[in-house]
Formats: sequence, structure tokens, C-alpha cells
Amino acid sequence: MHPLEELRDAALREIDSAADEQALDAARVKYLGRSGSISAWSDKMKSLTKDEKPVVGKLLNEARTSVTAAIEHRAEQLRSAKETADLANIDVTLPGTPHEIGTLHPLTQMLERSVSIFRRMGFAIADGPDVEDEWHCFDALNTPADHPARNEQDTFYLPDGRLLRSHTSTVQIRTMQSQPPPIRVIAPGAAYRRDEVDATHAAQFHQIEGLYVDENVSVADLKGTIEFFLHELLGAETEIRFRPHYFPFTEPSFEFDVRSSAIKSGKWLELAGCGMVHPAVFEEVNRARGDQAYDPAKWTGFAFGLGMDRLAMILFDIPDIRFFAQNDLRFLRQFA
Ligand code: FA5
Repeated sequence: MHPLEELRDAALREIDSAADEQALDAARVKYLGRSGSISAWSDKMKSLTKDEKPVVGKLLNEARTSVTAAIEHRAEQLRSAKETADLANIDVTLPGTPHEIGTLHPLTQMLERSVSIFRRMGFAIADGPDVEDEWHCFDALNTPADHPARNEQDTFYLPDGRLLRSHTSTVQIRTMQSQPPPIRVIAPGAAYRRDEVDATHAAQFHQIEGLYVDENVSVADLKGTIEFFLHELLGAETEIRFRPHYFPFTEPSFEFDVRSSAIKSGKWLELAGCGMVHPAVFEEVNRARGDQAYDPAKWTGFAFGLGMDRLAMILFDIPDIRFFAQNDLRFLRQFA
């Protein structure tokens, strides 16, 4: 017998009788490891004669293959023996742990329905960070340094000067920075304000931002898009009211309210701000991009920022915005 064959048989015996994973690993290192005795034959090959080389090469391959297979086989045996032993300790007569099936949060359900309606109109999803810089939240949106929204009483500032975005309009800027027109995106996400918390105001709430930039976009497109969306989501009988308003980043600007049989009080509920993108916003985006991609003489656009929490309140007849964040299962289970 060739010494390599003897080595192989010794290895196979040792592997077969390995009592546990450690012993098996020790055998692997001993024979196949970097300085293992089978591996050592690879180094010896160089010093062999021309006739010996193919014979030893073949034996070496065979030894490696059969030892590797034996290790895998033994490892599997040890694994399954351990599993059998573990299972033997389980008392099958004990009662099991019930798995409760969760449901989607009402805000998530509302968001999924909203996204699918906007998708049908060709809107894509855009995204941006919750922790923002002042430029994306205010300056780029034509909001001067002395604007009240920039006040520390209204916005959460971090010690390093960054802030928690007070609206999702930041994503308008990020989207225009990263791609040229035309643009048709919605950006759902959280916004943060130091508002007095009550039934319709939270410190962390959610908005769906919309931005549409193309040639010849008009207020009629804005109204049509919003009306289609709300009728699809809340029902065709939903009434929508646009009121003139002021935002630094749109001109003209509006707020819109809805009234629906779903709102018990019968009152109008303010849902969103919107308007036509201000040329100054396009100019600032161009400046940051270093080109004229958003030439205000060529492109127009509309934008809106819808309060998601308030939309979900109407959709599911929820009387208080604070329920969304309380994690009370009695509340959440109603939306299964
Ligand atoms: C804005 O945030 C503008 N960025 C909207 C906009 C976007 C205008 C694009 C023009 C173009 P406003 O502050 O009105 O606007 O907030 C928009 C909506 O967010 C409100 O109508 C309301 O539904 C919701 N919202 C605002 N503050 C809170 C709050 N504290 N809790 C719950 N919802 C809120």
C-alpha cells in the first residue's frame, strides 16, 4: 500500500470514531489543515520524479475527496444525534405558545391605499432623511432666516445645528437636486414640530409630499390630481374646499379641507397645503446643481403636503391623533 493510502485509511478511521464536533474538527486539522499530513503531500509533489507525479497526484486527490466526504458525513451524523437528544427532552404534553397574528397599523393601511392611487396616476416614490439641514428644510424652500417656522419654539434643533424636518417638503429639494425634470413623485414620511399636542396635532406626524414638474403644469392639474385622489380614497361624495393661503415656496398657495360623511362632527378638516412651485425654489435648486435644468421660464410645477394622520382619522373614523402612537392593542385590533 502507498503511504498516502495508509494515511487516508487512518484518517477515515479517526473520523468515523470522532465522538463530537471538537474531535471531528481536530481530525480535519490533523489531515487536511494547512500543515496537515495529507496536505503535506502537495508540497512533496515538487520533489517527485516525472513517473511518480501522476500516480501520487491521483492518490492525493482521491484521499482529499474521500476524507472531505467522510468529515461531512460524520458531521451530519453528529448533528442529527444531537437533535434527537434535544427533542427527547421536550415534553410534548405541555401546552404550546400561541402565535398571535398581527395586523397593519391604520396609518400603514392608509399609506398603502394612498400610494396605490398615486401610482395609478404615474407618481413614483421619493425619500429623504428625517434629520435634515436648515438649507433643505428652509433656505432652499425660499424661507428666510427670520421666518417663524425656523424658530426654536417651533422646530426641534439638534446640538450640531441640524434639525428634525418640520415638513416633508425637504424631499422636493432632494429630488430636484438628484434628477432633472420632468418629475412626478410622492414622498411619504414623518415630520416633527413643537406644536401643542391635542386631538389633531402631534409632535411627530406624517405627511405625503407630492411634486409634479413639467411643461405647462397649471393649478387645474393640481386641483384635478387632489380631487381624484381624495375621491378614490374617501369616496365620491367627499367635498373638497381650496382656500387661498401663503407658503414661501409656492405661488399661488392654497390649503384644502375636506368634509365627508365619515367625519362625525360634519366640520371641515384641514388636510394639506399646496400650490405652484415658486420660481425662487427652482432658481435655488439650479444654483445648487450648478446648471439651468429647472429653468423657471420653461418648467412649472405643483406641490402639496398632505397630513397623513388626519387622512387616516377620516378614513377610519378615529377621533384623536394620539391613538396612533399609544400602541394600545384594543385600538389597533379594530383595524384587522
Ligand atoms: C406644510 O407642511 C407644507 N410643507 C405643505 C406644502 C407642501 C405646501 C408643498 C405647499 C407645497 P402645513 O404646515 O400646513 O404645510 O402642514 C400640512 C399638513 O400637515 C396640515 O394640513 C396638517 O394636515 C398636517 N399637520 C401639520 N402639523 C401637524 C401636527 N402637528 N399634527 C398633525 N398633522 C399636522
